[in-house]
Amino acid sequence: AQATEAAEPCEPCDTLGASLARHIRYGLCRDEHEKDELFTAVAESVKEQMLDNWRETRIKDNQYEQKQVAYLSLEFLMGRALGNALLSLDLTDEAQKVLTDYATTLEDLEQVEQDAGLGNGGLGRLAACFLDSCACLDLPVTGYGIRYQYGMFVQKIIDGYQVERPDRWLRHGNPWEVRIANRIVTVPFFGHTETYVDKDGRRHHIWTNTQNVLAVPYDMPIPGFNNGRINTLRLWKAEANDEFDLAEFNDGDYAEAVATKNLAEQITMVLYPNDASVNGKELRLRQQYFLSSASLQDLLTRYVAKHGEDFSEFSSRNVLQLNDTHPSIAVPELMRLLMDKYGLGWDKAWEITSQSMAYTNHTLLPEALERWSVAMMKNMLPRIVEIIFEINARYLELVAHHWPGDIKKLADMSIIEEGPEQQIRMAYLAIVASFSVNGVAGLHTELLKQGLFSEFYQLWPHKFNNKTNGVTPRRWLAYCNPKLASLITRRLGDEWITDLTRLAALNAFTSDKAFVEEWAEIKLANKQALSEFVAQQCGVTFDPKMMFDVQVKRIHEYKRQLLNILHVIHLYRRILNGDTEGMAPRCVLIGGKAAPGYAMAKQIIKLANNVAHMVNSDPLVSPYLRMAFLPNYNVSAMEKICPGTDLSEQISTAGKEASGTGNMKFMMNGALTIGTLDGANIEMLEEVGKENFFLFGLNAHEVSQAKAHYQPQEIIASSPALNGVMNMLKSGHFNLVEPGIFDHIIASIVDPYDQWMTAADFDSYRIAQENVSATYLDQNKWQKVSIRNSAASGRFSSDNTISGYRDDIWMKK
Ligand code: DL6
Repeated sequence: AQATEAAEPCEPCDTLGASLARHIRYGLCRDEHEKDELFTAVAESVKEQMLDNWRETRIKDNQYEQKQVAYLSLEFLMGRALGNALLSLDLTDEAQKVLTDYATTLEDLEQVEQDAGLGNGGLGRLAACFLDSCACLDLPVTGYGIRYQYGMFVQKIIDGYQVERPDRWLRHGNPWEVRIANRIVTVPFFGHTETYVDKDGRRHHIWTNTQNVLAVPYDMPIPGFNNGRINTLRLWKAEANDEFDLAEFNDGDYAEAVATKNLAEQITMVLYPNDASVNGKELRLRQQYFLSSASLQDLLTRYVAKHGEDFSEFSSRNVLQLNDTHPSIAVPELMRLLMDKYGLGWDKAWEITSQSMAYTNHTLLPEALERWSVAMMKNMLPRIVEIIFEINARYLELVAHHWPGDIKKLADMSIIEEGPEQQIRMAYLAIVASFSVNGVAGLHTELLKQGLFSEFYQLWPHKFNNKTNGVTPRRWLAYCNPKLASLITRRLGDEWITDLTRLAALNAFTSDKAFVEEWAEIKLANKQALSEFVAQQCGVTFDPKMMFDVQVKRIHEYKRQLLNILHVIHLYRRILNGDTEGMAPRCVLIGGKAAPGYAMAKQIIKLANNVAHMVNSDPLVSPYLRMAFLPNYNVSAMEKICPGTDLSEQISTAGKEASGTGNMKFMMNGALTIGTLDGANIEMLEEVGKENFFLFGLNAHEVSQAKAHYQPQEIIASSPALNGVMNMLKSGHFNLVEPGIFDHIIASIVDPYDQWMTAADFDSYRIAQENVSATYLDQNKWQKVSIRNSAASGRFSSDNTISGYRDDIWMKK
């Protein structure tokens, strides 16, 4: 590899136009081409523009002048790459010009690209925003993930129900990726362990008789914004090892041999579509180990190429950021590689491991905390289980020392949970082995320290820190909202693209009439575009003069799409009763996917669709209220949605949403937020001020206090509005031909154990919504508040978040 890097410099690559002509002529290799083939040629040409800088970035980073960061994540929700790459390389205008020769527009061609939907939601999209910011901040960060053949499922809505279809995003190939055949590694599974003592009395462990799977890296370029850095997202694909099938081939059992091959390749076949729950499937554990082992072997090979097998500098040259516990099996795997492959002793290996790992937690929901069955892991990864038990034994000595005589503490804090079936608590493993543990918003980190991980916080207060999430302003403003971006640049210059705090200067324009008018015109144009999208996707007509009230995110009870729907029913009832005084006409859009096994979330989707149907079928209602459920919400959809949104719904039960990032995208694009004191909403409110935010509901403390004496029936009885809504729901008005289908939903609202406390917040939400209406009817005020929201969004750039990771975690001395 070194020899190739040092090869003679070659001719500089062609211009984009020349490169495209060549790719069409010699790459596509046909006389006529379809649009998706033209897209492939364009993408290949744009990639070509990055190759020299990509190579230089690699050569530079291989010198280890700066500490190298590996961001390990089972999810990277990248979306489309073309528009973003052109923006980063400053090639958008050129591409537009070039494409006129091919009788198409850039906008048209961009629609052809399949979303790389290799993630479920917030956690995966955060990883994608982080990669963009790392490249923009000129940081040597490599993303390590899995090249799933099927990404997040495609959601269809049939008769109001979610139906899942496979996402065959690689069907036409992926022009952005490069297969790196000389960096293939082997990942072992199953088998058993043996130990022996050598002549010097040293004990050695051998993991033998394993089934080996090849991990093949596919690299995708991550361009920095106009700075020449091209980082790498390395995605691993599982392939069968040839040795695997040889015996069977020789026995003439061809079919068996091919079946074994499929078994190996299954590992990277599909993304698990659960965002907030775990289902403990063996294949998922295989994915986690596959990613962790392949990435660590890659890192170690690279390190050894420069430093030899002296690992004393490993942790000052490398840091691994674990994106949730999903890749936390990297902890025992790094121990294994250092000890069993490179011959280090336990203490040295532990010192290196525990100084290299950093863990980010993304959820407080107990059902999302990963636990793996010891029996399952023992069978699949016997050597790894031995190491975990040894880590636990040594760490429990420390616990015993800290809390002498406290047996219960030992059981509570053990990495191994005892019970009918022994389980490995992956979060505890990650905390024990990491030098940094962070939450993703101020409240979330506090709740981790005071609640879920309080004992660990007592033991190691220095490990805990907060890193409030952020989103990249390149994709989420500059790219997706070109009209607003252009207005901002005309007034402030373009430095905001890499320093979003500059948007604060927009506050000075709230009294500039021409500016406010232009701001409003741009929103209207974006709403026009969004209404075309909604019409095409949902068959519902949204009038751009009405308020666009949007809630798009995964469907989950804690996110309370149900509260939103109940409010729509309330407005609908008011309209039917002729009570439209003070009501701003609004179009409500809800979108999001439910985990396929999450029955209640799927019923909520059905309810949204049925309510939308009733609302939209009454011509007396439509001047005031319209509603649509958007199928297949994904990154590309959000690029159209957030520029055209007036009101952003961030209405989770307080204490449940770790941070949220959709809230930030809306804010940047000038939407006003109606929200609870949850996740990053709290910090958004701090930035923009109470008078520019529609706050409602119980706070996290009140939620936990109210639990003990929660009586939703009483709340409903004393609220005429909620009572009316519940009666209408119960009457079957929204399910006339499908009796009983919403009974579970109704029961959940009146259940005194309803964790999400929908009834508790209803009236407060309704009143906040009345305030929203009144503000919207005063358009001059609304536009000013909109500008203030955008102006206050600077802190929520992922550049800011990543600067925090850089200074406090990755590069901290
Ligand atoms: O940190 C990114 C994102 C947060 O913004 C959301 O609040 C949180 O729900 C989400 N968590 C997950 C699932 N977590 N797990 N495991 O997506 O992370």
